[in-house]
Amino acid sequence: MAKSLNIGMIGYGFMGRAHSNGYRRVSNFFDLEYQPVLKAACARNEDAIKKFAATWGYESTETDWRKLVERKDIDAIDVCVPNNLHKEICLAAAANNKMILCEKPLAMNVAEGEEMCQAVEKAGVANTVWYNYRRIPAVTFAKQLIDQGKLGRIFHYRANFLQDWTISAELPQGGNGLWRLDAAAAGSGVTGDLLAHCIDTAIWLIGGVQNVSAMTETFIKERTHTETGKVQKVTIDDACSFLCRFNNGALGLFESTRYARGHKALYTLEVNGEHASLKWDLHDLHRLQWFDHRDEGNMRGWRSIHVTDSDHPYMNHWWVPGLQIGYEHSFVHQVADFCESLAKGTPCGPTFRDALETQKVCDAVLDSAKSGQWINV
Ligand code: SOE
Repeated sequence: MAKSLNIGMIGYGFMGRAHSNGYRRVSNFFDLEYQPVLKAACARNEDAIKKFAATWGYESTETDWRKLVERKDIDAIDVCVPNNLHKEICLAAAANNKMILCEKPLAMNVAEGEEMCQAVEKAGVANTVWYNYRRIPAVTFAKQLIDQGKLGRIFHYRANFLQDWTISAELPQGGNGLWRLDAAAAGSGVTGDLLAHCIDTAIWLIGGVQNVSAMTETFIKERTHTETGKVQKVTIDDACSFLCRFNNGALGLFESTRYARGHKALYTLEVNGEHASLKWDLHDLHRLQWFDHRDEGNMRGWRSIHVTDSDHPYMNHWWVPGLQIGYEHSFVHQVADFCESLAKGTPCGPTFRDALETQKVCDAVLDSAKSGQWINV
């Protein structure tokens, strides 16, 4: 018999929608012992949260997250609010014995993240962080190929996350969506928002990072703040590039910016190994590019694998071979994996502890950019 997993959602922005969609659809496609129930949605703005709850089918609403985390009928708290609120909410949720699904990045910095790890570990509650790109079938497939040793020794890891939505100097900082430009709410700019995704995938695919050398730039130095109406200094990083050395000896090269005109969400990664290389591109997310030096000489070349067969990760839950799925399904997969882990009593990665590793790299990147020095992670 199916068991309910009662969700209490905090926030109603882009991620509130993406996660809610995951909860709503998962039981139609995955045969789960624990099935999410959209129990309550919470935000300070009563009209907005009522509208959100009605759209997505939440049974009730709250305007105070403290009440939500104390509710006896809630099993798991989903944290979809700006980064500066993650810690306080997660500590309270853990103290109330709630499971937690927290939006990325885990925290504003490593010190906060460490406290959050300790809180969930002390409470013994299931926890995960929404680094969703791991669960795009082509990326999960890349992980399988690397784990099977098909690339051999790994020499290089290269990743980009390029956007162009903040180029206008007229764009304010702060408030709905635009809190990502306000360091007080976000902690950092592209490092925590975009590179964190690239770092999470990299660590998952090839292992931890030893040291980093980074540079950042803030191209627009002042913006009007939505909440104060005043022109205020911008202190987030608009762009960040870094070099790193992985624990396995591989070299890494990462770039992220919100100033690459023409690129909306171009997340690309490439791994070069002794025998083979692979490439992936978010704009063509169902394909994995593969080059294998062991192929017969005159037939050697890049293969474009359409990752839609039923023996590809997650794909046996969807349509028939050849028919692709998209961005939103990575969230459905994370919910499915969380529920399956719950049934098995195993952790669902990235746990808070796993995400702390990404946070450590982000902090080292920002320290390095500030000091101009190589920083050990
Ligand atoms: C905005 O930069 C954003 O929505 C990020 O916050 C997400 O994490 C990323 O997946 C897409 O871009």
